[in-house]
Amino acid sequence: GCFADPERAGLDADAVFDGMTEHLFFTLGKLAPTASNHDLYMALSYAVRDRLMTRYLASLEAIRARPHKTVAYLSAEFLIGPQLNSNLLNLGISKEIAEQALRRFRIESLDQILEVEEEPGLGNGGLGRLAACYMESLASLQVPAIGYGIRYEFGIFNQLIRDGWQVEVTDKWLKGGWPWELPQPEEACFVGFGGRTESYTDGKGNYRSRWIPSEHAIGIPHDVPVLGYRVNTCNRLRLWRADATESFDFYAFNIGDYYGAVEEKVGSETLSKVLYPNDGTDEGRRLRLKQQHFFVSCSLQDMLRSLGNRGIPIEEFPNHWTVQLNDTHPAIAVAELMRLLIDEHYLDWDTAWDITTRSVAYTNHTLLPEALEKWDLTRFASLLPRHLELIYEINRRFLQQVRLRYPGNDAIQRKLSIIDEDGGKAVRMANLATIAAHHVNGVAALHSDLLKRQLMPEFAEIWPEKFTNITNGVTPRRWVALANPALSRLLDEHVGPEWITNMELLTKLEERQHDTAFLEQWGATKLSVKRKLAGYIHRQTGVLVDPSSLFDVQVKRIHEYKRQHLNALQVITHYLRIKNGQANGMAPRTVIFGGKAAPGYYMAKLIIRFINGIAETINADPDMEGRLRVVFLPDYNVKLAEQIYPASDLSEQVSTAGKEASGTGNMKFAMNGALTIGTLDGANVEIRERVGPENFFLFGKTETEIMELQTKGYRPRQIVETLPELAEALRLIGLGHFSNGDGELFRPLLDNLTGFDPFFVLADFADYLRAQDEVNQAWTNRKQWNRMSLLNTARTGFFSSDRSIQDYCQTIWKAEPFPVEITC
Ligand code: 26M
Repeated sequence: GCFADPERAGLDADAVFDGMTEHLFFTLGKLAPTASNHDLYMALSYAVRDRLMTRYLASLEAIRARPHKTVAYLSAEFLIGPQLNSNLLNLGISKEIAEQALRRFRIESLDQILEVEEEPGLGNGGLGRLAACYMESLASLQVPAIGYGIRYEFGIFNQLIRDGWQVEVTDKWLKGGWPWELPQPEEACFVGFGGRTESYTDGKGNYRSRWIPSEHAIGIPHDVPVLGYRVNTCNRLRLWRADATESFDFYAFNIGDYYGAVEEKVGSETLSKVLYPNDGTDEGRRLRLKQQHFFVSCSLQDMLRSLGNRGIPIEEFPNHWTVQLNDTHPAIAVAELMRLLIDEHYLDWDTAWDITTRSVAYTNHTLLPEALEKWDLTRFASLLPRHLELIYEINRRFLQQVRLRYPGNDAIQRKLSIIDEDGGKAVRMANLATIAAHHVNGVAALHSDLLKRQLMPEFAEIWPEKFTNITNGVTPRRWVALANPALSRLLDEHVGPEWITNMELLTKLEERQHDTAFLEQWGATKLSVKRKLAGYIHRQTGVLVDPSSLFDVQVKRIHEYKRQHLNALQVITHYLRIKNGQANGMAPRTVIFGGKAAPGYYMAKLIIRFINGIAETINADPDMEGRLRVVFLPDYNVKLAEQIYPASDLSEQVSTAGKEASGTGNMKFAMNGALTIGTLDGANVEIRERVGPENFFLFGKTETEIMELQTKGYRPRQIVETLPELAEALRLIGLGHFSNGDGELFRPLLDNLTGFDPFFVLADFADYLRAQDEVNQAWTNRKQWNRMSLLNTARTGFFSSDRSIQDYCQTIWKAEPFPVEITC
């Protein structure tokens, strides 16, 4: 059926203009002549949102009328980025049409309006951005899906750089109003915390358990429509905001505990206040567990309710929902689904367990021990007493199976148990997720292999068929079409516009690999994008960079395992070679860094200070003029990333082998024609296989070699003795050459590197320099470089998130496309 006046949903410039005019006046209460850019951004956004509604409602209605299996993607983070341009693209409103409408408000370029959009920073890094790419691909592939997460009032902090140090500023992304969400207070859910459990006998004489929580919160869904590319499918991202519970307020008010009531209100509102900014370290905070249970409980209740609304029996749950856990952050879902089924829907254990294990699957995103979530048992018991009982029972039944299989093997039981009994007792969320999930997947071939063989060999022996790999991917709509319009035009011309939904078609570019004129055009296109970034760098940092220099880029969260300090040491060597007159044939370079450090991660923050110290010394040295520039771009986020990937020549993917689960930035760089200098880690391995080893700058020890070095005893100081350039770099740092003479500032970093060097920076240093020399050689033959660049774009279609989602649909979810028809 038809859901609205189709007149109100036209995609031409007149219709968009009319929509904007109406919203400016009626929704925003503004007059056109005095409208600010922000007002016009809001008006255009509302006009675009209107045009999503027919598709959105038709998508919801299609599922209601003809139930299909729906993917429920549970994630504590969705780093969705700016919405306006993405929705324009997917709707098919071109830049020209948007600008035609905007000109009538005396705005010349769409970019001016896109600039004012605040991005929702509802994620830390790779994991949250992956969830956003997957939501976009699900919709584009017309797969019914819902993303469930948290509507943090404050997302990832904004980063300022002051005196070279990172300073964190609250991210008030909602302050100007955010037009992309639809609050649904009537679909609120009630969530309990704390209290106790009790047993009782029901009317039929059965012993049952129930939970009497001491606290409650209400989750209010805020829905963000996620439109697929040029399709009618418009899925829903449902983010829960925590509100205080009114019933409890009244109760407390009546007994006169007015302040108690207010305190509880404050407590439950704090729940969705702020995103934890730790990427890859678990601090085991109580409020974090509360956030997890809050959004998971709301989401599962929502799924069960939707079955109820459609009159579908609860036993059918696994045929209607496939629940994907994005890391262990939502793993409490295993216990919560069991609780809802047993305590609230009165199913028996076996039926409930069967439903749970047929519905839930788990994606692991890291092997780093410090990132594996563990909850202190006492804390867990006080917050979720009923869940702990259920977890004990899940564990008891599981360990019974283990005992039958490995009689007398206590060690294996201790390893597999959900409860960690060594030291302070704790609940291990990865074990809970793995026991319940029908599939456990890693996010790149190497990572999935290490997951199976190193982190969980015992689980893999019990359930070999449970473990699988789904290599990550990124959406070509945002990361090529939107971010790189210049390249997209070239691809449209030479491949045809179908590449955008079928990235494998890009192999057609290979036909052009010896076409000199085309390779020149390829290089010129890259140069034009680099000019724009150079302008941004100048405005942001005051540093003038030469767009024709090699743009050597490392952007990602700052972490020791990602080894930004290895890159920084390379920069110092480059600097010293110029200083010492040994830089003949070294092409001009601009080394660009960006990324946030977790606020409590001292070494990461010192690495930022280190990079800024190096930048200051180098950029102020007249000898470096025209030869070497170093910039740290503050506040790396999705919006900035869209400027950076298309303008990069060299992608730095230099993590210690075995540590980076996949990486996804590596894919965005390669698709946009940057060459990679990288280790055999994460998806780098697969990128190299696909682009060809001759089009990838490989260096460093393999994961196996790192392990061997570890076991036979690693002495970083011995390495320094054999490498004069490294020794000289470290000596200068120790003299305060990059810290205004303060020799102590970077002492902890130096001590770390020459003492333990836990991430083998010095072990890989010499080979890294060797590979950087190769980069320099290759760059010097520009036609050859452009050819390699073209082949990177041509051969990285595999890393489209469309392919990842098709893999998930086939191997894990058993979900299918369900095209949505609009009949008006
Ligand atoms: C944990 C506790 C408290 C607060 C936050 C966390 C936490 C948040 C994010 C822990 C880990 C988090 O993310 C890990 C992550 O981003 N992993 C990355 O996932 C990407 C997508 O699969 C991969 O490409 C990266 O290699 C991997 O590091």
